[in-house]
Amino acid sequence: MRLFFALWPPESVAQALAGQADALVRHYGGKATRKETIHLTLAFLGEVDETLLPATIQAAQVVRGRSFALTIDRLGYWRHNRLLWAGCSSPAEELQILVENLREQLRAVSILCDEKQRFTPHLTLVRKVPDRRGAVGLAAIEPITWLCTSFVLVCSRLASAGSEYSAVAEFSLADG
Ligand code: 2AM
Repeated sequence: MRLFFALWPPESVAQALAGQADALVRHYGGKATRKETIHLTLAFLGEVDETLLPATIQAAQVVRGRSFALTIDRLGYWRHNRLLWAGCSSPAEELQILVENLREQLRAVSILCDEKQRFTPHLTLVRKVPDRRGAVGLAAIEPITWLCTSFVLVCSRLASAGSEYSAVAEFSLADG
């Protein structure tokens, strides 16, 4: 099974970001992320044998994260994978601590996640942006703040309409 840990936005935030994604597609082209699949990945595990699911869940249960407010206030474009994304100009320290803590707990039970790139908090809004246009003149966005009180372990399946995600387990973050 293909697994990753993520922060999942509440409906109102997903709605605002989906509107943003549609506006970006009108301007730059590409394929908007569907509202119900917009998320912020904390750790991408990739293909994991089903027998390791209990250990994966237990590792996340040990994580002692604190809740925090996440303010999404910037757009970015990555040319190498042609993604337009929304992110944070000054991410809460608790987010970085959560990611480090989670990855450490996974490592402790030999569950590896993709750590090739430095963690850059982002929510992918548009994929397959036509190359020439993506990098030009990204407008600022109206800041959206969301109180993150939990994170989720998600199973991803490739379907004809794109990836389909289902939450396998949810983990609470303590009051900040
Ligand atoms: P992306 O939005 O930047 O593509 C499910 O695929 C989630 O895991 C996506 O949010 C994706 O980020 C993220 N992810 C991180 N590393 C990945 C990898 N090596 N392969 C596929 N997805 C990855």
